[in-house]
Order: sequence, then C-alpha cells, then structure tokens
Amino acid sequence: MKIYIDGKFFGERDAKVSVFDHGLLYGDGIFEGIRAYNGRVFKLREHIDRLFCSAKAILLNIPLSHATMMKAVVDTLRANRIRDGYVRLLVTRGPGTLGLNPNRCKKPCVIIIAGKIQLYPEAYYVKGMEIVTVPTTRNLHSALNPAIKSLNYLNNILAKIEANQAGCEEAVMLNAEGYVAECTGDNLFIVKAGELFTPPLSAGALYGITRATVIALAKAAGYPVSEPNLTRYDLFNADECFLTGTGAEMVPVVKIDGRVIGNGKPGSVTKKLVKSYHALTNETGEPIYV
Ligand code: PXG
Repeated sequence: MKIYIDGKFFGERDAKVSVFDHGLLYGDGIFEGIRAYNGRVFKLREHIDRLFCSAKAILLNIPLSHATMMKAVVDTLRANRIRDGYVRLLVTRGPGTLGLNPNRCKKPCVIIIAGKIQLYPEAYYVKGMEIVTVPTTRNLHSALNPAIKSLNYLNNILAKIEANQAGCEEAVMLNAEGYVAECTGDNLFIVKAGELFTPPLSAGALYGITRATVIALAKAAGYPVSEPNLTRYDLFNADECFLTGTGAEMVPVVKIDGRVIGNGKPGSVTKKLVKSYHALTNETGEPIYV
C-alpha cells in the first residue's frame, strides 16, 4: 500500500506522522471518506467541496488548491492500482507544541490512504439491520457543529459503543431536543405512504453526500421527499427505514428499539432506490485511469 503524505508516497511501515501533530493531540483536523467504483471516484468534487467547507469552519488553511486535492486523490488510487475501494483523506492542523494554541502549528498535514472498506455484514443488506437510539445526544451546533467532518468523532464513537452494548451495530442519535439527527456514520431516511422523510440538516446531521444523492434519485423516481423534524414515534410508525453513507451505501433497517418497522423486511421503495444508487455509482464519477 502506498500512502500519500504531503505530496509524497510512503510504504505502510514508513507512513508516519509526528506525535506533536494536533490531529493526534487534540483531534484538530478534518477528514473525508470517499469511494471508488468501477475505476471512477464517486462524487469526488462534492467530497472535496465539503472538505474545504470543514476547513473553513475550523480556520484551517488547506495547503493545496481544490483541483490539486482532487488530483491527489486520483493519483493515490492509481498508485495503488485500485478500481473499487475506499479513500480516507485527512488534513490535520499539523505538528505543533504541547499546548492548545493552533498558531504553533506551522503547516497542516495532508494524508490520503486508499484501501478497502466493508462497514456492515452482507446479510444486513439482504435482511435489513436492527438499530437503537442511544443516550449520547448529537453535538449541539453551538458546541461542535455536526456539519464539520472533524477528526474529533468521540461523540459518534460513544454512541456507537452504546449501540454495541445493546447488541446493535448502529445507533440512532437524537439531538438535545429529542429529535432524530442521524446515525454515527450515516444519515437516516424513513418511507411512509410512498413519501420519503429525512431529518433536516438543522437537526444536527452531516450534510451527507449519499443523502443528497438519494434525495435526487427519489425525486427523479417521482417520490415526494421532505425534511421535517422526526421523532422516535415517526420512526416506529414508518413503512420502511434505511441509512445512507459513503461507507454503508444504503442499508435497510427493519427494527428500531425493539419495534418492527413495516413488515420487518427491506421495503420495496428502499430496494428500488438501492438499485438506482448502484447504477449511479457504477456509471458516474471521476475516471482514475485515462
Ligand atoms: N453522518 C456522519 C456522522 C458521517 O460520518 C455520514 C453521515 C454520511 O455522509 P456521506 O457524505 O458519506 O454520505 C457520515 C459519513 C467509516 C466511514 O469509516 C464513515 C463515513 C463515511 C465513510 C466511512 O466509518 N461517514
């Protein structure tokens, strides 16, 4: 595996960062998770756009242009001869001193790792998965805005641990007001009477790229989509539920907090959208090998 660090490629054993990097010391940095399908990088521009937005929100100056960053991702996939895979792109505040002050960090560090990902077992995609709401609420906008894809994922990790302790692999996170926000690494949708609903971004969700893609696909297929505040009651009484994310893609949910959703099987609207999502991932994106 060849790992990109600040413009150079290193083997796995030599790919190292400083212990004084504020990404490690404080979780001070940002990241993206990107996927390649069939020799193309899916929604690359959108991911790099979001990376630059996260950077702006934390006053981090990415030392590359948007175009150079896109090229670096493609180059890393090419260097690893990957046609189908996963890219983890990180920008840390860079090495500094043992102290919070980010002014001591002179140069942000850009890392690109290209490999494989399988988030959930195959059976979940066929039979659907069971999820639970957890006690840890989503971060407040006024504290650490959930729209920032920061290297500080402790909020999500605590929720994930709570889900695991309840025997589930994913958690529904509510916001401080009790409305559904999202899951720890995916956005959430429900289907009710042929309409799609997903929490508004203001409820405390990441501006998911898969979410936006699925909304567009659903609208194109003639399904109304809206973004009202949702409560657990709305989830329990949905006909169908599914999660969306770059890693998870689209995964059907058949049980929430012990309540069976719909008929307990992945629903027909979900299945139809999964098909069109896969068609899109297979056919569109930035070519890696030209
Ligand atoms: N919410 C959160 C909190 C996320 O971290 C999503 C929603 C879905 O966003 P996208 O843009 O991917 O549709 C994410 C994305 C991993 C992994 O390694 C996590 C994500 C993406 C890829 C890999 O667990 N989270």
